[in-house]
Formats: sequence, C-alpha cells, structure tokens
Amino acid sequence: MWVFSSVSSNFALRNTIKNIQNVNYLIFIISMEKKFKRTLITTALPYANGPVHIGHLAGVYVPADIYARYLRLRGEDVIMVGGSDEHGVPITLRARKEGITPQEVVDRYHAIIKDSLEELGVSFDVYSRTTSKLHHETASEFFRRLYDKGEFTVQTALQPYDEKTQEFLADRYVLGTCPRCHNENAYGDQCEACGSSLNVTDLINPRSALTGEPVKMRETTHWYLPLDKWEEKLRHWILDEHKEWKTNVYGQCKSWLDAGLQPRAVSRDLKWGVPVPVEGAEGKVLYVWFDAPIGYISNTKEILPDSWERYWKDPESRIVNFIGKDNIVFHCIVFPAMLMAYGDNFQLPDNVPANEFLNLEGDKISTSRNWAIWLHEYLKDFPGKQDVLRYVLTANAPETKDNDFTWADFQARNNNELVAILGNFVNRAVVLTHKYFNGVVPPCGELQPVDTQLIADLKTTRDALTAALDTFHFREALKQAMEIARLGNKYLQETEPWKLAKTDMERVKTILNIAIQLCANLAIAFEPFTPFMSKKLLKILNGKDINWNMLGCMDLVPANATIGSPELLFEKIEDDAIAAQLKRLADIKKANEMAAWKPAPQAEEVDFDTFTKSDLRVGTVIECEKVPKADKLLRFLIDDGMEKRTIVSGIAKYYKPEELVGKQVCFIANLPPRKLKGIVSQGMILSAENSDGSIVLLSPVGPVAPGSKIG
Ligand code: B3M
Ligand code: ZN
Repeated sequence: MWVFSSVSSNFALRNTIKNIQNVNYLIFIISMEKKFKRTLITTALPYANGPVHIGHLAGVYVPADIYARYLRLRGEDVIMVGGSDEHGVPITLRARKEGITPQEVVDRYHAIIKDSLEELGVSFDVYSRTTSKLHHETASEFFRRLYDKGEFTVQTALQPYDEKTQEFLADRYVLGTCPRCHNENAYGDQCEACGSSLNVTDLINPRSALTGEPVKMRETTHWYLPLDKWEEKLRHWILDEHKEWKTNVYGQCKSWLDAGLQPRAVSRDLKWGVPVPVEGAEGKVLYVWFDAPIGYISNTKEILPDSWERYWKDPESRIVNFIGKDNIVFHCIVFPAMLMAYGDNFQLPDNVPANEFLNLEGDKISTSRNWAIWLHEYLKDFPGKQDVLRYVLTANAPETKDNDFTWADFQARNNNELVAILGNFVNRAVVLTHKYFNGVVPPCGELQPVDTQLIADLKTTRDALTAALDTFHFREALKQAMEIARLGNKYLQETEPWKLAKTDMERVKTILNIAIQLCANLAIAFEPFTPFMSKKLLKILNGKDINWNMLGCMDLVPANATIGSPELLFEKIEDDAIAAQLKRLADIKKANEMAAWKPAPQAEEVDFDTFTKSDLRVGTVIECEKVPKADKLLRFLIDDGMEKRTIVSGIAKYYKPEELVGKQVCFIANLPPRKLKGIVSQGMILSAENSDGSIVLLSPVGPVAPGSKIG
C-alpha cells in the first residue's frame, strides 16, 4: 500500500495564476487563496413526481458530485446535502392522475430517486425529503419568524375556484381555450400547443381540470414577500460583488433586477404542503418555492443537529447551490431575500453555478411525454456502467448553452475515449509491468529529456485541471484529466519499451516506473469524474488514501511494490445495445404522435341520394406491380365480377405488390377514367390514413363475391 502526502497546494494555484489569461478566473483564484474554512454544497431538490433523468444529472447532480469529491480530495471540510421536493402542484397532479394519494406518489418516487442517485455514486452526506417532520418544523418556524417580524404584506386577489369540489384551483388545474392558437386544452399557466405562457385570466372559457365545470373567480387572501424591499441589496450583492458568477446566471439576475422586483405570494390554497402556521390560515399551505429551499437548511440540520449553523452562519463558510437554469430566480433572488428577511446571520450563497438544459436526440426532455433517459432504467440497461454516463454527461455538459445527448455520442465517447485512450494506456502500463517484471514496479533510473518533458506536461495539465475545477468548468477539467492519459499513450509510443526490452532493460525499468506513476495520477485526477474506475485502478495499484496534492508526483507507487493483475477498466459498447435504446426512443415518439393525433373534423352533411351516387364495390386483386419510374404508384388488375379493371394507386411506400395479390379491396367504380404515368386508371382504391400518416388499405372482414356493392 502506498500512502502519500506532499507538495503545497498553493504551488498549483500560483502556477495556474501565471498560466491563466482570463480575469474572472484570476479574481476567483485569488479569492480562493483567502480560503474558506468549509463549504456547503446544495443540489436542487427534484420533484418526487417522477424518477430523475439525464437532464437532472447533467444539470445538477453530476457537477455537484464532481465538485464535492474534488474538495474532499483537497482535504477541505465539505458537506453535500440533497433531498426530494415532495410538495407542490406537480405532486398532487400526479396523484390525481393515478388515483392515489400524494403521500403514495412521493413515497414511490423518493425511493427510486434516492436509490438511483446513490447507485450512480452521487456522494450525498444526506439525502432527505421535504415531508419530514424536521423540515415541516423548520419551514414553519421560518415563516413564523418572518410573519412576527412583519416581513409579509397581506393581499386579497381573485383566484379560480371550483364550486363543485369547493376548492381553489392552482393554475395547472385550469383548462381553457388558448387566446393565441385556439387549442382548447391550454393550461392556466401555459399552452403546450403553441408554447405561450399564459395567466388564468387569459384563457377563453376557463374550466376546472377536476370536474370540467366552468371556473368561477373568488377572492382569497395570501401572504406576500415584498421582494422590492430587498431589491437594492440584491443588486449590490449580485451585480457588484459577484461579477465572477457564470455569465448565464449573472445575466438572468441582471434582467430580473433591471425589470424591477414585485411582491411574491408565499402561500397557496392547497391541501398538500406545510400548513401556514398562523391563525385563520386553514386550508392554506406554504408555496412550494417558499419551503423547498428551506429544505437545504433542514437537510443540514438533519446530519448536523448541533453544528449545522457553522455551515450557514459563519462568514468563513461558503455555500454553493447547484441548480438548473429554470431555478435561477428562486436561488439568486427569492431565497436570498427570504434569508435577508430572516436575518440572524444567515449567509447568502457564494456561488450558483447553474447549468443550461440538456436535450435528448434533438428534442426537449419531457417527463410528461416520457422523452427522457431515466436514471433507474439506464442502471438496469447498462449495469456497472455508472462511470460511462457520468463521463458522457460531463464531457457534454450544458455549461454555457443547451446541449444535446445522443446515443451515438455516448457510444463514441465510451469506445474512442474511455476504452481507446484511458483504458488502453492503463492496460498497456500494467500488462508490460507484468510481462517484464512479474508485476513488481521497477525502480526509476536516470531521466532522459523525453521523461522530463512528460513530467513537465503532467504538471501543466494538473494546474489547468485544478483551475478548471475551482471555477466550475467541469467539461474543461475532464478534458485535462483525459489529457494525462493522452500524454501516457504518447510517451509509450515514443519510448517503445517493448522494443528496448531486447537491448536496454535498465531503460525499460525507468519507462515503466514512469508509466505506473502516471496510472496513479490518473486514479487521482479521475476520482471526481469516474469514481468507480478510480477505485478499481487504485486496487490494481495497491494504493489508498489519495489526495489532490499527490497529483503531478512521480513517486506515488514505490519501486518494488507488487501490483495486481491487469483488468479492463472499460469495455466497448456494441451497436446492438445502442440500437435497442434508439428503438425505445422511436417507439416513444410514435406513441406520442398517436396520442397527440386527432381525427379530422366531420365533413358537411350530404343527402342520401348524393351519397348513393358513388358506386362502391369489392374486388379481388389479380395482379399488382410497381409502376416504372414512379416510386409512389402501384398498378392493380382487379377482378370486379364483370371484367378485369386496371386501377393505379399511390400506396407503393406502404405495401409490397406481391403481398396484395389475392387480397380483396374496396374501390369506387364510377369515377371517370384518369391517366396516370401513361396508364388509364378506372377507379380509386379505398384506404384510410393512419395517425402517423401511413396508408392502410380497406378490405372486407370476410370473403365476398367480386363486384359486390358496398352500401
Ligand atoms: N423542485 C423545481 C425543479 O425540480 C424544484 C427545485 C427545488 S430546489 C429548492 O426544477
Ligand atoms: Zn396556444
């Protein structure tokens, strides 16, 4: 076993400062040097109305975990807290849809989310839930203190109400006609057909989604947090003091602040949630966005009941919120205003590195349309491949703009990067050490220029990797980690120890010693990104107790140590595994199209006599063939009971001619003949257009005599 500690971490920082041009990086790194004593990492609380998908992972959980693991390797005091968001309308909607209680919904999905995140290696110190007693108490107390301090205003407003069920309706529970596109099933907050965001009062003929009854507007009273009161403070805190925040976050905050802040209602007329803890508030709960961020506090309390305040109230502590871009306003404006209103030394977040969105195969990920890769399903379909998903989602993370996940990219990054670069280098180093030295690490002799160059390159890469991690540029950081493996492959290619083995065994010793040290460096550099691989590699190298200061060192595995047998770190992903995933997505797309399909509106009335003028009959197909130079057309010869008639029909895309011979079809007999591609067509074969646009021929259910009339 090798256990190591050396080089000052400030060495890495100073070196990085020299190399880095970007001023924001520089400001940040200098501020890092003043050092925080501890870091609290929070991750957005996913709604427990469904499992988590790759969008949640790429946006929040994977980057947060990379950062937490990195800080732990640096020996810093860090905790990462998370939990499920179990209140709010999304939960009650799902419960109604499935005919179960909200509690049953959250129990089911909380378990799936918690287990799958754990299996992916997301290293929470606590993963809790907002239905816990502790959270209800914490959120209640928070509201009550603001109430007692007079921080709320009370406003009465008109809200949609369902008289049949006698309840106020959340915006999502109101349906009506969209004023823009006339979709009759637009929601009170949004029309999914044209994408416009709406107010309930915009809807034409609003009706209750619960009963279909017309919605009445009724007065109701709520508590509001006057955000305008905190506007100047927020402006100064974000726009002046946090210029180092990511531009997408800073920009969104600036536009909210420039538009001017308004009071926000923090209570709702709903049965599910944290009850509003004041008299006369029966039937009202805290707005989910009021209680959910308080969940970060409850979660910290849960693991550190006596010392949680150190992470929240000590100015030497720092809070980092990992979230998706749709949550920016709540974390940068609303929650900070709540904390300021609360007072008592609560600290505001030091950084909010929000990500943009991840799309899937070119389309927006959507829980309701099932357009997603669900984590728990991925883990079932690709057992043991947690690192591959973590790697791909980081390599392609939507850090500065929306990005696309494709299965082709997933396969390519696994096969061409993890297998061909990282796995290949480690395998070569370990196999050669076994081949020439029976798995005993040889000593390092005198260094040649190629060796010193490699060591210099390794140190430069380490500095770039560290700087990227410190500034939340995880894509760049991963690239730098992979650069170490690339350097290793290049080094073996240049030094060719397998050739030297015939002439200069002393030199081979040095080369393989260096190669094994590089493997140890890889185990450390990749730990935040691919912890499972790292663990396996450390086991092969008999290493333990790694830390970030070891990176760049060339004496990690002592000479004469015995290493384990070679084991493949990654395996190729074959085409059929990818094809199965693509087929699943294609099936979902088709099902969605079918679900969205509506039959054409009924045509105008015709009188019976007009209808009977059409001579509809059944015939038997005698011959059927493709019409040359016309890809859409088939030529039929039909036995119509009297003679044989030719009909040309545009269905070649949907049927093979030979499969139609002998079948019975329906046709209109008394249309005037028409010439198509030089062939005279004597009628029209009847077919139906399916929801996906495909054409299906009509045929009698049982055999009938050719020429029989339809009517
Ligand atoms: N549950 C919304 C979301 O999942 C919300 C986040 C809460 S973070 C305090 O996007
Ligand atoms: Zn619309």
